[in-house]
Amino acid sequence: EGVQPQEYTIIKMEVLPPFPVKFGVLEGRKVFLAAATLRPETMYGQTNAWVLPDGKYGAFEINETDVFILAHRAALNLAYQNYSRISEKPNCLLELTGNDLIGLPLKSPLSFNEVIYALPMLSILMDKGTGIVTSVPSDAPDDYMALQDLKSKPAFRQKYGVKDEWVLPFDIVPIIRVPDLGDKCAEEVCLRKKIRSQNERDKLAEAKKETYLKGFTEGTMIVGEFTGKKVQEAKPLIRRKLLETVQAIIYSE
Ligand code: A2H
Repeated sequence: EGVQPQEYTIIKMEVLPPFPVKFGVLEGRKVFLAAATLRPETMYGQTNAWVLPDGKYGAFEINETDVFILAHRAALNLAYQNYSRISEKPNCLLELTGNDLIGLPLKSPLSFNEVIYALPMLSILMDKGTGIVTSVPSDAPDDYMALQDLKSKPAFRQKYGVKDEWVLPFDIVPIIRVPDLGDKCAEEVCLRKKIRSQNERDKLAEAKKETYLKGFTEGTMIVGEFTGKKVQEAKPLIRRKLLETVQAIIYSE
């Protein structure tokens, strides 16, 4: 990481009741998986959330109404950015691991899929963002390959207790058209580079660079309120809407 602070948009993915037994102390609260993204304009195409199975998370009181589930380090940063019920101090109501989160049903801003699920991803870094990632397989090579792994490997689903219905019904949602790459550009780049699984980290880093650059500089929105606008123009408009409607907040690290 560079010396420049990174400014993320945290997307509030609401956990739908009924809560699991372990979530007892959160009963009656508004609980969100807090996902950090650099691409808020892609939220139309969400198919799931990603968590690290062995990752340590907590449920933190952000204000009078909201509880965020995220990594402890992110909760501390947020507390210093005025997002904690107790000033400058994270208030953890419940300790959790990624395994506790797998299978939670979620309602996420702008998503065409009305209910999506938290699923395991092995390349999540707990010291970046919030440790929770929202998955947009149309435009993010990491998301595309991780979803592909879960779809094509029943043993992988079984290992993490992932039910078929949390994964198999979710197809790529085309949201952005990129010249030469089409409207599922992450899939296209992964196919061209013959990437076979989420473990091919070097190839995926290249794919990510290419997709991100082309998607951002040459892409056009093909869905939503800003259909026909370039991604570069639509991004700040969509971000502002999410912030104004309090479906998202700004987070820096
Ligand atoms: B992005 P940078 Cl559609 N571990 O959001 C691993 N990856 C993480 C993470 C973590 N703890 N926290 C955030 N990320 C992902 C959307 C997206 C993203 C699209 C296309 C590209 C893209 C949907 N996933 O990122 O290292 C999140 O995925 C490629 C730049 O801080 C976040 O934005 O530059 C991005 O990585 C932040 O990566």
